[in-house]
Amino acid sequence: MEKLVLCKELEPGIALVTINRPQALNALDPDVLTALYQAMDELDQAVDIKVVIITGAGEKAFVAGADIASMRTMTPEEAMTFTQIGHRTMDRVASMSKVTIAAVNGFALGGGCELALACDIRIASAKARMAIPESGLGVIPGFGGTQRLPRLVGLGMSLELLTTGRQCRADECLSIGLVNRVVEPEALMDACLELARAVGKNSGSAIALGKQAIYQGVELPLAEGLQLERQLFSSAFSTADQKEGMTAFLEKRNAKFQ
Ligand code: CO8
Repeated sequence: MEKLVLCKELEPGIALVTINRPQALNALDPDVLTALYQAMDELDQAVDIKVVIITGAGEKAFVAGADIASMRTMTPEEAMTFTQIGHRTMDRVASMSKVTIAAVNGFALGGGCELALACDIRIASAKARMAIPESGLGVIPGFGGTQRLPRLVGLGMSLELLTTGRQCRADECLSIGLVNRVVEPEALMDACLELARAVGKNSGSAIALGKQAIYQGVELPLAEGLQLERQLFSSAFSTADQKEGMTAFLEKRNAKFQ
Protein backbone atom coordinates (compact mmCIF):
# COMPACT_ATOMS: atom_id res chain seq x y z
CA MET A 1 0.00 0.00 0.00
CA GLU A 2 1.22 3.52 -0.86
CA LYS A 3 2.32 5.60 2.12
CA LEU A 4 -0.22 8.23 3.21
CA VAL A 5 2.49 10.82 3.73
CA LEU A 6 5.60 10.88 1.56
CA CYS A 7 8.80 12.48 2.69
CA LYS A 8 11.94 13.23 0.71
CA GLU A 9 14.91 15.59 0.77
CA LEU A 10 14.59 17.75 -2.35
CA GLU A 11 18.05 19.18 -1.91
CA PRO A 12 20.36 19.53 1.09
CA GLY A 13 18.46 21.06 3.99
CA ILE A 14 15.06 21.17 2.24
CA ALA A 15 12.46 18.43 2.77
CA LEU A 16 9.23 17.90 0.86
CA VAL A 17 6.27 16.33 2.67
CA THR A 18 3.40 15.21 0.41
CA ILE A 19 -0.05 14.28 1.68
CA ASN A 20 -0.63 11.26 -0.51
CA ARG A 21 -4.29 10.35 -0.75
CA PRO A 22 -5.17 11.82 -4.15
CA GLN A 23 -8.20 9.55 -4.69
CA ALA A 24 -9.92 11.44 -1.81
CA LEU A 25 -8.28 14.78 -2.70
CA ASN A 26 -5.84 14.21 0.20
CA ALA A 27 -8.59 14.42 2.82
CA LEU A 28 -7.27 14.08 6.36
CA ASP A 29 -8.44 11.02 8.29
CA PRO A 30 -6.89 9.84 11.57
CA ASP A 31 -4.31 7.68 9.76
CA VAL A 32 -3.14 10.58 7.57
CA LEU A 33 -3.00 12.89 10.58
CA THR A 34 -0.92 10.37 12.53
CA ALA A 35 1.45 9.82 9.59
CA LEU A 36 1.83 13.59 9.15
CA TYR A 37 2.56 14.01 12.87
CA GLN A 38 5.30 11.38 12.68
CA ALA A 39 6.85 12.87 9.54
CA MET A 40 6.97 16.36 11.04
CA ASP A 41 8.32 15.07 14.34
CA GLU A 42 11.16 13.27 12.58
CA LEU A 43 11.96 16.30 10.42
CA ASP A 44 12.05 18.61 13.44
CA GLN A 45 14.71 16.36 14.94
CA ALA A 46 16.71 16.01 11.70
CA VAL A 47 19.62 18.37 12.29
CA ASP A 48 20.38 18.87 8.60
CA ILE A 49 16.85 19.94 7.64
CA LYS A 50 16.12 23.68 7.76
CA VAL A 51 12.94 23.99 5.68
CA VAL A 52 9.94 21.71 5.23
CA ILE A 53 7.63 22.22 2.26
CA ILE A 54 4.18 20.62 2.60
CA THR A 55 2.01 19.91 -0.43
CA GLY A 56 -0.73 17.58 -1.70
CA ALA A 57 -0.43 14.73 -4.20
CA GLY A 58 -2.09 15.03 -7.59
CA GLU A 59 -3.12 17.93 -9.77
CA LYS A 60 -6.27 18.99 -7.99
CA ALA A 61 -5.89 19.42 -4.27
CA PHE A 62 -3.57 20.50 -1.52
CA VAL A 63 -5.98 18.98 1.02
CA ALA A 64 -9.78 19.05 0.52
CA GLY A 65 -10.44 18.99 4.25
CA ALA A 66 -10.98 16.53 7.02
CA ASP A 67 -12.36 13.22 5.78
CA ILE A 68 -16.13 13.69 5.65
CA ALA A 69 -16.82 9.96 5.21
CA SER A 70 -15.06 9.11 8.45
CA MET A 71 -16.77 12.00 10.33
CA ARG A 72 -20.36 11.42 9.17
CA THR A 73 -21.45 9.02 11.93
CA MET A 74 -19.19 10.28 14.72
CA THR A 75 -20.60 10.79 18.18
CA PRO A 76 -19.60 13.97 20.04
CA GLU A 77 -17.09 11.85 22.00
CA GLU A 78 -15.56 10.46 18.81
CA ALA A 79 -15.49 13.96 17.32
CA MET A 80 -13.61 15.11 20.43
CA THR A 81 -11.00 12.39 19.85
CA PHE A 82 -10.74 13.37 16.19
CA THR A 83 -10.29 17.07 16.90
CA GLN A 84 -7.66 16.18 19.52
CA ILE A 85 -5.72 14.11 16.96
CA GLY A 86 -6.08 16.98 14.50
CA HIS A 87 -4.91 19.60 16.98
CA ARG A 88 -1.94 17.45 18.00
CA THR A 89 -0.83 17.24 14.36
CA MET A 90 -1.47 20.91 13.53
CA ASP A 91 0.31 21.97 16.73
CA ARG A 92 3.25 19.76 15.73
CA VAL A 93 3.40 21.58 12.39
CA ALA A 94 2.97 25.01 14.00
CA SER A 95 5.63 24.38 16.65
CA MET A 96 8.36 23.27 14.23
CA SER A 97 11.70 24.92 14.93
CA LYS A 98 12.33 24.60 11.17
CA VAL A 99 10.60 26.85 8.63
CA THR A 100 7.43 25.38 7.12
CA ILE A 101 6.06 26.38 3.73
CA ALA A 102 2.63 25.27 2.47
CA ALA A 103 2.78 24.80 -1.30
CA VAL A 104 -0.96 25.21 -1.92
CA ASN A 105 -1.31 23.41 -5.24
CA GLY A 106 -5.12 23.27 -5.47
CA PHE A 107 -8.11 23.03 -3.13
CA ALA A 108 -7.23 23.86 0.48
CA LEU A 109 -10.62 23.56 2.13
CA GLY A 110 -11.62 23.19 5.77
CA GLY A 111 -8.94 21.09 7.44
CA GLY A 112 -6.71 21.68 4.39
CA CYS A 113 -6.90 25.42 4.88
CA GLU A 114 -6.18 24.82 8.56
CA LEU A 115 -3.08 22.80 7.70
CA ALA A 116 -1.87 25.67 5.51
CA LEU A 117 -2.59 28.06 8.39
CA ALA A 118 -0.40 25.98 10.70
CA CYS A 119 2.58 26.58 8.36
CA ASP A 120 4.80 29.66 8.59
CA ILE A 121 4.45 30.71 4.94
CA ARG A 122 1.87 29.90 2.24
CA ILE A 123 2.65 30.00 -1.49
CA ALA A 124 -0.35 29.36 -3.72
CA SER A 125 -0.72 28.17 -7.27
CA ALA A 126 -2.96 30.46 -9.33
CA LYS A 127 -5.47 27.60 -9.46
CA ALA A 128 -5.65 27.20 -5.67
CA ARG A 129 -8.98 27.67 -3.93
CA MET A 130 -9.22 28.16 -0.18
CA ALA A 131 -12.30 28.07 2.03
CA ILE A 132 -13.70 27.36 5.46
CA PRO A 133 -16.83 25.47 4.33
CA GLU A 134 -17.66 23.71 7.61
CA SER A 135 -20.86 25.73 8.26
CA GLY A 136 -22.33 24.04 5.20
CA LEU A 137 -21.65 20.64 6.78
CA GLY A 138 -23.21 21.57 10.12
CA VAL A 139 -19.90 21.85 11.98
CA ILE A 140 -17.12 24.35 12.65
CA PRO A 141 -13.39 24.17 11.90
CA GLY A 142 -11.80 21.70 14.31
CA PHE A 143 -8.13 21.72 13.38
CA GLY A 144 -7.29 25.18 14.76
CA GLY A 145 -8.90 27.29 12.05
CA THR A 146 -11.16 29.35 14.30
CA GLN A 147 -8.07 30.53 16.15
CA ARG A 148 -5.35 30.74 13.47
CA LEU A 149 -7.47 32.31 10.72
CA PRO A 150 -8.40 35.52 12.63
CA ARG A 151 -4.80 35.87 13.80
CA LEU A 152 -3.74 35.92 10.15
CA VAL A 153 -6.50 37.76 8.27
CA GLY A 154 -8.41 39.54 11.05
CA LEU A 155 -11.85 39.15 12.57
CA GLY A 156 -14.03 40.63 9.84
CA MET A 157 -12.70 38.53 6.98
CA SER A 158 -12.59 35.38 9.16
CA LEU A 159 -16.24 35.83 10.04
CA GLU A 160 -17.15 36.33 6.39
CA LEU A 161 -15.25 33.21 5.33
CA LEU A 162 -16.68 31.13 8.19
CA THR A 163 -20.28 32.21 7.76
CA THR A 164 -20.43 32.04 3.95
CA GLY A 165 -18.06 29.11 3.44
CA ARG A 166 -17.29 30.58 0.03
CA GLN A 167 -14.21 29.57 -1.92
CA CYS A 168 -11.57 32.27 -2.37
CA ARG A 169 -9.56 32.36 -5.56
CA ALA A 170 -5.79 32.63 -5.21
CA ASP A 171 -5.70 36.36 -6.01
CA GLU A 172 -8.23 37.09 -3.27
CA CYS A 173 -6.29 34.88 -0.83
CA LEU A 174 -3.29 37.07 -1.60
CA SER A 175 -5.18 40.33 -1.16
CA ILE A 176 -6.52 39.34 2.28
CA GLY A 177 -3.14 38.03 3.47
CA LEU A 178 -4.19 34.38 3.57
CA VAL A 179 -1.24 33.51 1.31
CA ASN A 180 2.11 35.23 0.89
CA ARG A 181 2.45 34.84 -2.87
CA VAL A 182 0.66 33.47 -5.93
CA VAL A 183 2.52 31.88 -8.83
CA GLU A 184 1.60 29.97 -11.97
CA PRO A 185 0.87 26.30 -11.20
CA GLU A 186 3.98 25.02 -13.00
CA ALA A 187 6.17 27.49 -11.06
CA LEU A 188 4.90 26.53 -7.59
CA MET A 189 7.63 24.15 -6.52
CA ASP A 190 10.38 26.38 -7.92
CA ALA A 191 8.96 29.37 -6.01
CA CYS A 192 8.90 27.33 -2.79
CA LEU A 193 12.44 26.11 -3.40
CA GLU A 194 13.69 29.63 -4.07
CA LEU A 195 12.18 30.77 -0.79
CA ALA A 196 13.55 27.72 1.02
CA ARG A 197 17.05 28.39 -0.33
CA ALA A 198 16.88 31.99 0.92
CA VAL A 199 15.88 30.71 4.36
CA GLY A 200 18.58 28.04 4.21
CA LYS A 201 21.33 30.66 3.92
CA ASN A 202 20.46 32.02 7.34
CA SER A 203 21.13 30.73 10.82
CA GLY A 204 18.77 27.91 11.82
CA SER A 205 19.18 28.68 15.53
CA ALA A 206 18.39 32.37 14.93
CA ILE A 207 15.32 31.45 12.87
CA ALA A 208 14.08 29.13 15.62
CA LEU A 209 14.48 31.91 18.21
CA GLY A 210 12.85 34.47 15.92
CA LYS A 211 9.87 32.17 15.27
CA GLN A 212 9.49 31.64 19.00
CA ALA A 213 9.55 35.39 19.61
CA ILE A 214 6.87 36.04 17.00
CA TYR A 215 4.52 33.12 17.77
CA GLN A 216 4.71 33.44 21.56
CA GLY A 217 4.93 37.21 21.54
CA VAL A 218 1.78 37.73 19.50
CA GLU A 219 -0.21 36.06 22.29
CA LEU A 220 1.21 38.40 24.95
CA PRO A 221 0.60 42.02 25.99
CA LEU A 222 3.22 44.25 24.34
CA ALA A 223 5.37 44.75 27.44
CA GLU A 224 5.58 40.98 28.03
CA GLY A 225 6.28 40.36 24.35
CA LEU A 226 9.14 42.85 24.48
CA GLN A 227 10.49 41.15 27.57
CA LEU A 228 10.38 37.83 25.69
CA GLU A 229 12.27 39.46 22.82
CA ARG A 230 14.97 40.71 25.20
CA GLN A 231 15.42 37.19 26.62
CA LEU A 232 15.57 35.49 23.24
CA PHE A 233 17.83 38.19 21.77
CA SER A 234 20.34 37.74 24.57
CA SER A 235 20.17 33.94 24.31
CA ALA A 236 21.20 34.19 20.63
CA PHE A 237 24.58 35.37 21.92
CA SER A 238 25.24 31.95 23.42
CA THR A 239 25.10 30.33 19.96
CA ALA A 240 27.96 29.55 17.61
CA ASP A 241 25.88 31.02 14.78
CA GLN A 242 25.98 34.50 16.35
CA LYS A 243 29.76 34.38 16.53
CA GLU A 244 30.07 33.04 13.01
CA GLY A 245 27.46 35.43 11.51
CA MET A 246 29.01 38.58 12.94
CA THR A 247 32.61 37.46 12.35
CA ALA A 248 31.80 36.58 8.73
CA PHE A 249 30.26 40.02 8.18
CA LEU A 250 33.33 41.78 9.56
CA GLU A 251 35.65 39.53 7.54
CA LYS A 252 33.57 40.28 4.41
CA ARG A 253 32.78 36.63 3.68
CA ASN A 254 29.65 34.46 3.63
CA ALA A 255 28.75 32.93 6.98
CA LYS A 256 28.95 29.16 7.40
CA PHE A 257 26.21 28.38 9.89
CA GLN A 258 25.91 25.10 11.79
N1 CO8 B 1 -13.55 14.04 2.68
C1 CO8 B 1 -13.69 12.85 2.09
N2 CO8 B 1 -13.68 12.65 0.76
C2 CO8 B 1 -13.48 13.74 -0.03
C3 CO8 B 1 -13.33 15.03 0.51
C4 CO8 B 1 -13.36 15.16 1.93
N3 CO8 B 1 -13.17 16.33 2.55
N4 CO8 B 1 -13.17 15.89 -0.49
C5 CO8 B 1 -13.23 15.17 -1.63
N5 CO8 B 1 -13.43 13.87 -1.35
C6 CO8 B 1 -13.55 12.75 -2.28
C7 CO8 B 1 -14.91 12.76 -2.97
O1 CO8 B 1 -15.89 12.14 -2.14
C8 CO8 B 1 -14.61 11.96 -4.21
O2 CO8 B 1 -14.57 10.58 -3.88
P1 CO8 B 1 -15.26 9.49 -4.89
O3 CO8 B 1 -14.45 9.61 -6.15
O4 CO8 B 1 -15.06 8.22 -4.15
O5 CO8 B 1 -16.67 9.92 -5.06
C9 CO8 B 1 -13.17 12.37 -4.55
O6 CO8 B 1 -12.63 12.91 -3.35
C10 CO8 B 1 -13.08 13.44 -5.62
O7 CO8 B 1 -13.91 14.53 -5.21
P2 CO8 B 1 -15.08 15.15 -6.10
O8 CO8 B 1 -15.62 14.11 -7.03
O9 CO8 B 1 -16.04 15.81 -5.20
O10 CO8 B 1 -14.24 16.21 -6.95
P3 CO8 B 1 -14.80 17.55 -7.59
O11 CO8 B 1 -13.72 18.05 -8.48
O12 CO8 B 1 -16.15 17.36 -8.16
O13 CO8 B 1 -14.95 18.57 -6.36
C11 CO8 B 1 -14.26 19.63 -4.31
C12 CO8 B 1 -13.80 18.99 -5.63
C13 CO8 B 1 -14.94 20.95 -4.59
C14 CO8 B 1 -12.99 19.88 -3.49
C15 CO8 B 1 -15.20 18.67 -3.56
O14 CO8 B 1 -14.61 17.40 -3.49
C16 CO8 B 1 -15.55 19.10 -2.19
O15 CO8 B 1 -16.34 20.01 -1.99
N6 CO8 B 1 -14.97 18.44 -1.15
C17 CO8 B 1 -15.28 18.66 0.22
C18 CO8 B 1 -14.70 19.96 0.72
C19 CO8 B 1 -15.08 20.21 2.14
O16 CO8 B 1 -16.23 20.44 2.48
N7 CO8 B 1 -14.05 20.21 3.02
C20 CO8 B 1 -14.24 20.47 4.41
C21 CO8 B 1 -14.45 19.22 5.16
S1 CO8 B 1 -14.86 19.53 6.85
C22 CO8 B 1 -13.42 19.89 7.58
O17 CO8 B 1 -12.39 19.93 6.98
C23 CO8 B 1 -13.48 20.16 9.05
C24 CO8 B 1 -12.11 20.15 9.66
C25 CO8 B 1 -12.17 20.03 11.11
C26 CO8 B 1 -12.50 18.67 11.58
C27 CO8 B 1 -12.46 18.60 13.02
C28 CO8 B 1 -12.78 17.22 13.56
C29 CO8 B 1 -13.73 17.18 14.69
